[in-house]
Amino acid sequence: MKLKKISLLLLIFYFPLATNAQSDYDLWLQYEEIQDAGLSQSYLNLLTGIKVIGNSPTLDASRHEISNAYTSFFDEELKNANSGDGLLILANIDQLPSDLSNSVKSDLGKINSEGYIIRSLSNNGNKITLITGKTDVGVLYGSFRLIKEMQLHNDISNLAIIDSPKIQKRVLNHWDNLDRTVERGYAGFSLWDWHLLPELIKPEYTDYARANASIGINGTVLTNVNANSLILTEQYIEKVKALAEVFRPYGIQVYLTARFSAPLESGDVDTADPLNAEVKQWWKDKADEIYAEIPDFGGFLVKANSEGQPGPNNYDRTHVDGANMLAEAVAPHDGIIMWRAFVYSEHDPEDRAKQAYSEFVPFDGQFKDNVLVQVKNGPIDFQPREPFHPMFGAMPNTPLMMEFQITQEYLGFASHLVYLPKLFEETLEEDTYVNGENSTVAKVIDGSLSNKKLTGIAGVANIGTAKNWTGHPFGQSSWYGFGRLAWDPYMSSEEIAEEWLKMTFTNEDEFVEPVTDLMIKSREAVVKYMTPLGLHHIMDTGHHYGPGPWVSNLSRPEWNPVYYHKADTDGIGFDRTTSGSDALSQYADPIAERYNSPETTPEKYLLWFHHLPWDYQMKNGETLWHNLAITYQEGVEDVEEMVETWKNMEEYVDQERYEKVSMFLQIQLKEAKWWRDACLTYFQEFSNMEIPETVPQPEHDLKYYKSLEFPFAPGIRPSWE
Ligand code: BDP
Repeated sequence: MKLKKISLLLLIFYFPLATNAQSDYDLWLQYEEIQDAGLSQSYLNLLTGIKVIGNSPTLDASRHEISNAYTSFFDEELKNANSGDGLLILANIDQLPSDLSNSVKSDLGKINSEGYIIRSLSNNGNKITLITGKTDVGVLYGSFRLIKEMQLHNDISNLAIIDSPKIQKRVLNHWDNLDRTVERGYAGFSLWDWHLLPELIKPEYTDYARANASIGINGTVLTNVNANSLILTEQYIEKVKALAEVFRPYGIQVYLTARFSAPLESGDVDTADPLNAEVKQWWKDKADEIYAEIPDFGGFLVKANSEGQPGPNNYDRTHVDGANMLAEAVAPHDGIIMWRAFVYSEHDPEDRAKQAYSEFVPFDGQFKDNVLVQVKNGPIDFQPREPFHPMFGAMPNTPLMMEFQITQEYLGFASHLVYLPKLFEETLEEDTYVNGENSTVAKVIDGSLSNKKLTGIAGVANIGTAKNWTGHPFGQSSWYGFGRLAWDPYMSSEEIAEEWLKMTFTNEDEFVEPVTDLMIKSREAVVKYMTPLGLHHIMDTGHHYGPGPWVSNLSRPEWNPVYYHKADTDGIGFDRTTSGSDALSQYADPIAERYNSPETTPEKYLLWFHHLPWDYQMKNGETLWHNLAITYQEGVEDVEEMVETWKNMEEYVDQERYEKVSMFLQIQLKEAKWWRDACLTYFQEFSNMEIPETVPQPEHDLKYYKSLEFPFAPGIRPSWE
């Protein structure tokens, strides 16, 4: 009896999983068996054997990936072959026999060192497929591309694909601490098991590298920007080296964060003054030591004189002094310095949105060639919506590196479904007007606007030890989409969503179309239920979880939400026009002029730039208060729609992911309502106006919302206010 029961349970629980190969861990590299027999046969006819010319760990990885995908797609092995119809050749261009290299000669000028060419060719009467590039990494990227063509069920009989990344340094920033906590991380602990490195090499390290290589990410900063200098000691360099060795075949360089006071903390020198000869020598020696172990080490990311981190200002030196000193140390090894522009001071009464620009723009053109100044997408701090950072339009002689946040610190953590590439795309498409019209942020970043030799883009990772890497199954799409936009910042976020869905779940239109739509709308939804009409930085303190527009008691004025919304009985919003902080003057004229008046400011940025009366008349003829309230409500309704859409998707998704997403959506809905109710209850104290009829009355009073506390919300570091 007992046995019978168990086998029945096994039947119920085992079979659904066994018949569905989808697994969260495999990300977008699911390689599901191709069910369509005709399609499968056409692929099999076109790919009958593989020949890899040349020898390297990167080529091995390419072969391995293609072979694995092949076995999963067709339940057949891809055999080694030398010739014949359907041969797939993988080779660096230098290794190709001349007849083959000649056939792609004219395409070679169109790719850069990481690009690839995939061509269907006729060779000695046989139809073959060639994947080549100028480097083995190019071949690896091409291999992932061929696999993807099959994941998307595209025709591969007549391939002529030529592709190259448009940005050089495509980097993830891990805010991972050495104790394995992750600052602003919501997907478990750090992947890097420092204590057991270098001996224990986890399979996750290779899978992390595969996933990144498949989207063209070529660098990873392993440690938190709030840096610990221990990482620069011999004991840790050995561990970093072990990770670098796993990542190298996949074209991924490792970088570390450099704590500016490291020379001082090491006890070797009694200062960290960047102009001190001993300090300079200390960093040169440190760089030599690291490069002796890790010859392709990428360089350092530095957060200096920001939120309490040490930096050159401690010694009355400038950011240029600091960055250039480090740049000199790594230059002999082709290393780079990514110097962050995320600076603002509690001693500066100036509008926080203006401070980074004021501090950095005067240095335009003074940084060494191997320095990238890393700038967050907006002038405050990774909010659900910000206008682009004015520095992107103001430093034509300095390579600026974009910093996006993939982890959802200000967007509901890992429990809210928010497809971030939509946000990234909005920033990349904005026009800075730095060289006249059509000087988009994307063109600043990829260097095409002013012919930059060094270009870069960074994303603060949302990855951890969670079984599915990102906590929310859809968090994977923001990692994926970041990589795709880093490769090509002109891609549409919609196209990216579609390909991610097909690779991660299924190719069925009945699934892909509605869920793409859901993903695209999810970004605007979070803006509406958290910070509509240009509001920003009104989250709760420290952990940044939930609403906290009332917070006004923090030691630093610009950490308080009241600093940003400035609600009073007269109205709401931050006046950044000529009559206010004049932050607008940091933008080029068409913007500065246009946004100076509320009538010509896009409503999405209205309260970012203007303080307006509650009864200010909006474009739809209603008052500002009315629109604020209905927009909050719209945000909630958007989430309700997401819930409904997802309900219809059950048949296309494995049970585990289906249910997980359903449950997360319920959390999102509950929290969207919480944001709406808490914010409206608070702002109503100033507006003294009725909540419109179409918006439900808040369930609780303001006292209740203010009383909520979350001492154990994830992602916070204990010492962080
Ligand atoms: C803020 C985060 C903080 C980071 C900081 C940064 O709250 O944890 O250290 O950004 O980017 O948004 O340095």
